[in-house]
Amino acid sequence: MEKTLVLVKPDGVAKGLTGEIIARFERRGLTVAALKMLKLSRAKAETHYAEHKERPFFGELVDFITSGPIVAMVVSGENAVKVVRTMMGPTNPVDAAPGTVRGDFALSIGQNIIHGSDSPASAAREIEIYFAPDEILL
Ligand code: DAT
Ligand code: MG
Repeated sequence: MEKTLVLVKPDGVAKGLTGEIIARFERRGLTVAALKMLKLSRAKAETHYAEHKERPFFGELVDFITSGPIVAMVVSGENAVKVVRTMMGPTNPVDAAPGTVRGDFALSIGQNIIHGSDSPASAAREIEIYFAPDEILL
C-alpha cells in the first residue's frame, strides 16, 4: 500500500483539530499506520523543509513548525499521497474549497494546519525523519 507522511501542525494541534483530521482520513478508508506527538527540533525541521531553504519564508516556516507540539502520522492506502493532498486542499487556504482541511479550518498560508507529502518519493524521505521502521505498525 502507498504511504504518506501527514503532520498536524502546531496550529492544528492548538485548535484541537487532531481528532477531526484523523477521523476524516479513517472515514475515507485510509489507515493510520503510525502515530506520535512530538516537538520538532530546528535541525529536523530544516531537514524536512530543505527544498525551501532559499525561499524568503524559510525562517518563519521553521519558527512556526517548531513552535509547539505536532502530531506526525503515516497514512497508508491506495493512492494515499494524492488522496491526502486532495483532502488537505491547496497550500494557500484562500484557494482551498470548503470540505478540505485547509478550506474548513485555515486562513493564512503560513499557518495552514496540515502537511502531507507531495509524492511517493517525498513520502519515503519524510517518513524516515519521523519514524523508525519498527514504529510503522500497519
Ligand atoms: P505544501 O505544504 O502545500 O506542500 P509547500 O511545500 O509549497 O506547500 O510549502 C511548505 C509550507 O511552507 C507551506 O505549507 C506553508 C509554507 N509556505 C509556502 N509558501 C509560502 C509563502 N509564500 N509564504 C509563507 N509561507 C509559505
Ligand atoms: Mg510541500
